[in-house]
Amino acid sequence: MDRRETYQKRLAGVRRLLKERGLDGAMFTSYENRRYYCGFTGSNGYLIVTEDGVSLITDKRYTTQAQQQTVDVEIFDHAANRLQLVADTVKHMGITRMVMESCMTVEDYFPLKERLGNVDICFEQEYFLEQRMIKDAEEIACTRAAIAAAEAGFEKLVSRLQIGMTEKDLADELHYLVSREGAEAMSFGTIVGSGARGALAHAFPTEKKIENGDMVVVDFGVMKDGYCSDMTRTLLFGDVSPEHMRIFRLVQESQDKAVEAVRPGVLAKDVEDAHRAVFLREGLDDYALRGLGHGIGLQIHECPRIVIGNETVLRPGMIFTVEPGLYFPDDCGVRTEDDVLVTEDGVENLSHTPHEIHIG
Ligand SMILES: [Mn+2]
Repeated sequence: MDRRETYQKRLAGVRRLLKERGLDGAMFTSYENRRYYCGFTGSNGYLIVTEDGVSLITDKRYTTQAQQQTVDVEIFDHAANRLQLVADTVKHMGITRMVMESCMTVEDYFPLKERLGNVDICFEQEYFLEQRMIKDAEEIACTRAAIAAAEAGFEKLVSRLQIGMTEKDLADELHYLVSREGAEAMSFGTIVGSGARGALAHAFPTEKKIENGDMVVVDFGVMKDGYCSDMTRTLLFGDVSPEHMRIFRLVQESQDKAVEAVRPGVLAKDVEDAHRAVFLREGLDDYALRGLGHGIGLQIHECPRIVIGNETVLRPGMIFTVEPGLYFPDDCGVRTEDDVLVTEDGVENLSHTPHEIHIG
């Protein structure tokens, strides 16, 4: 599929919404939706879509880039009169009833509304998130590439680890290695929690030294062509106690059960329940979090949310994390996380890094 076709297909989703709701225009102000619907990656822009046209208003820093990145998009650059130009373009495109993203800032909304005069405005976000929830072939390829860069860097990291290095040493080394493997950026602030700090589900790397017997939660992701990967491994340093190894293996069993439950037609909550059953059986559910995973894509947290009670039906093309964990305050934490793709007849685990990794 060429780029024109990719974006035409995505824009068809917006145009379906316009038709369904009797609207004649849509405006996108978030980075992710601008990028999704036209390919533009600049930090500033107003993307306006009608039945037969697409306009992008940005500033001079980005006009050349926007021309290179988009197909069949009319590009305008604004000087100081940003919102006036946006309003004029909306009117010029013949829009009378327009949908905006509900993440639109209040700072933009009120002055813009004033300049739009009698254009009717409504808000939407869920529809666009639901469209982005089903990944097309290009998005799946980008996600695979992000995972590949992350895993290649991580594999090199493992061979360089030793007892006595700090959490921050580990994180710094990881960042360098994934960058050498082609990562554009990290998809979020890397989490490294060693020993008792592993119980902090979102521990940031500190100068604490990793000790013999520590389990170390490493949770990170990288971006490739804008798409995020997300993985967690709990590394086993030296002589981990039998009790901690028991926790480690339960978390792995929980993940295996959850991945086995994934297939089209199943509800998100059923996958959540499958992982939680293991913790309930062991009387350890109080030490787990209240969700199992989340969609990944242009954002690190997207739909579907794999949380208790979510009745979203799994469909081919969804990509989400499966990341069970157990957290014992002042003692230890374990989490393991893979990214999975819902296929036509089941599931493909996109992550290939071994789950049990011993260091030293
Ligand atoms: Mn995650």
